[in-house]
Amino acid sequence: MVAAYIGLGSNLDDPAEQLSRAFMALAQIQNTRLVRYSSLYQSPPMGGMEQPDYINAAAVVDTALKPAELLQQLQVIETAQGRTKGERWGPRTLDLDLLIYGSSIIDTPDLKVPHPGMHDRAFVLYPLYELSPDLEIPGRGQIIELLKNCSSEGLIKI
Ligand code: ROI
Repeated sequence: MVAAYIGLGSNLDDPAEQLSRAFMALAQIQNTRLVRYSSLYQSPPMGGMEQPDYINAAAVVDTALKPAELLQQLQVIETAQGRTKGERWGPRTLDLDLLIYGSSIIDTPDLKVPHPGMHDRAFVLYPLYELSPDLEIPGRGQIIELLKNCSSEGLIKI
């Protein structure tokens, strides 16, 4: 089994409800156990597009699935919760990102792990820190070190 960390985000259609449904769906993935999930965090939208605030969280699972298989399961959950392909930086009902997969570094066209933007995003790092304060982000270092350079301004734990 491999510990995999998943980032969750939503800013449409009752975001807190989207995330609680997503936690339940993560618990149903085959050959995978939901270990823990974080509090919900409200965060201002990153990326410049005018859109509602996001609700973000993180979860850790133990999985026997390969990274591509786990990613596919995450996409099934996104689709089941009404995700449609919108603009790249636009609002979404549910975004599930495979942030970390054990100590693996993966760089394929379909999947990059650790997630390329995660190391400087407060809405990713703070929920992860809540789950695992000692977390090592492969290729990037200790989460506590990354947090020192990452302002929590605008992030509200709810
Ligand atoms: N901004 C925040 N705060 N949280 C997100 O989950 C999020 N996801 C995105 C973009 C549009 C980049 N901005 C975000 O995809």
